[in-house]
Amino acid sequence: MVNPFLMRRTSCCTWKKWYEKMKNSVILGAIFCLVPLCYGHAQDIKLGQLGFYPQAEKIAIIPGGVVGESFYIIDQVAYDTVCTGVIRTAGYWELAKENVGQANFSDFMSPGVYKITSASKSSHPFEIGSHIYESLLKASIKSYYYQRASTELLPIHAGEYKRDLAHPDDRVLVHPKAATEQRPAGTTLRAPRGWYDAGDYNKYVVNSGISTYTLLAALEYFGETLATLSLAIPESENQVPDVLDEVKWNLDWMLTMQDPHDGGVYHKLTSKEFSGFVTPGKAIKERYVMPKTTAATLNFAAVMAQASRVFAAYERDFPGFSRACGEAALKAWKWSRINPARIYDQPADVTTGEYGDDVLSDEFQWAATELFVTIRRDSFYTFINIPSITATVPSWRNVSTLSLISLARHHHLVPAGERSQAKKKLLDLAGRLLATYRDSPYKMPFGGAASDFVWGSNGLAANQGVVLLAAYYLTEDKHYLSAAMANMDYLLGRNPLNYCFVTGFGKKSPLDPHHRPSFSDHVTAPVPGFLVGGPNPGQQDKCTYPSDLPALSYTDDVCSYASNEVAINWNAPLVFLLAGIIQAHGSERE
Ligand code: G3I
Ligand code: 9MR
Repeated sequence: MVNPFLMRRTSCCTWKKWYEKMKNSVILGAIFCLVPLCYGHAQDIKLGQLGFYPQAEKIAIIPGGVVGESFYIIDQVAYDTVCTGVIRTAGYWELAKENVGQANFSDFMSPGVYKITSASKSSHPFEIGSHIYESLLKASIKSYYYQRASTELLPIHAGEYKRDLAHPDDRVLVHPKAATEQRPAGTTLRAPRGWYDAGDYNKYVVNSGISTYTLLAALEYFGETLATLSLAIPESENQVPDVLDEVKWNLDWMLTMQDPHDGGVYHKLTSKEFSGFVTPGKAIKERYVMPKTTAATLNFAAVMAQASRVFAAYERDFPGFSRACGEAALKAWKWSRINPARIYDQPADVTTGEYGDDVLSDEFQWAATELFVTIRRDSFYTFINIPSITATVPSWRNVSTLSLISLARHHHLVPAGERSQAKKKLLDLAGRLLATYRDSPYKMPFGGAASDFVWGSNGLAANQGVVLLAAYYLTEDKHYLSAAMANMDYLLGRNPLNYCFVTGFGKKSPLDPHHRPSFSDHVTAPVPGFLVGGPNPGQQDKCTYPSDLPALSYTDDVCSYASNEVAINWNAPLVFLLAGIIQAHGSERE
């Protein structure tokens, strides 16, 4: 156990000798400590609002800060200045039109609660500690429980967010455009369970694909951290990791979306139009399955292949499930090979989310990868064709890098001669993110280009973190870890808006997300643990925004589905990022 007093004396930013002499003088001490506080009420110094691990890089961003300017770390219990430092790097961020200075106090490692101040500015209070992300990790996974369709949420699991059973989805209609000889229009199907996609109540296979994959990949990578988490969900008493029980809720639904007659997978299960802003129980429009598509079928094949290998270890708990997933994956793959370009064509009477994608080479490679890793058949490996993979930050539309992430985790399966190619593809992408991190005024990989500010930009920042963590776990090079953690800080408050973008966490977080359950439940606080979409200059919702600048195009208004909605594919990389960071700091906690 480290003595915090010893650490305080030996590890710090610059200690001024005269301050060292005077620090026992109550009057001078008070003046020294309180002057920055008196002028610093604005809390406009930005940092990850959940704080820092003792050994981690610690950056706060001081708006208007210039090189040479001093900053102070103030202990919030003793009201004592425990460390002073100077800004050594400053820069201009065009996407926020902001001059900022970086306060780097990485060498200050004493656990405690502090504020950082400069001449006229101050931060929120923050912690330095070894358990800063545990409750956030749990909440970010629990968010999926709150998205469950076809079940009641009981007070013992959901507290004030309890609700009645809704969307049983036991009589879903086959839409005329999805009709086949065996299942003519109007046929009713059972397709219960699954997670609501986002702020709406529909269930989309494509977006379920990357979301479910990322959660299972988090378990494959960070089982040590995730397998023992208790989430207070209905299955918490069984012998299976809660995160896996949660994922199974969605897999059970996905399996129902496969047409047993041919193996193809319906693109989505949806009402024809979005429901109003009502509770799940009041959103009672008829629900339909939409035409089978290659994108949905390949997403399904990839996730079922992955699920088959993960659930193989739980045969006793779920007899036959692993095998059923594997068989479903193979059937879906076969269908996709016969129907390689069934692109989603939204029927004229349907207006809900499209998740349309007409480039399917990446989905083919990803599905082949998951099938190869699980079944280990050479023909799947040949199909992947590693040299042809274009590595990009993963998104629901672009899944090529999911192949690399799975191959990195299972690199012993890749033929030795080609292992380095797969590794290089991943590290080249991670290297580009690292370069942006080093040069950026906010010292982060995210926001290197305006194109980062898409619909769901926060999900993109989290997915950059996923890539960097995969690179870290492949190489053990800590630079990748620091860069991933910088994006974590961005999402938790080190951003021009000073927002912690996860509901219910941090000092300033979204209160009015575009999330029907949060809006309609009569509880003031939104359902916790959700990452909102984030700044998006597209502003497609036409709400009122404070600015048109890419990094400032965010409004905490329920109206704003283009910047303030929640979604399962944005929370999943948050879970991955948190679990990976916590696991990386495991030894620090012991
Ligand atoms: O691909 C183009 C790119 O070439 C172009 O440079 C860029 C410029 O803006 O746009 C890119 O397309 C964007 C597309 O996402 C792919 O990223 C579109 O502009 C953008 O409007 C589109 O946004 C999607 C949105 O639905 C509207 O379709 C989001 O990614 C997607 O997350 C979101 O998903 C919705 C579901 O439909 C319904 N449920 C809620 C969910 C979350 O908001
Ligand atoms: O609520 C919908 C949200 O989940 C979607 O992401 C978004 C874009 O498809 O659409 C939202 O619904 C809006 C619809 O598109 C236009 N009329 C207003 C709806 C929200 O109140």
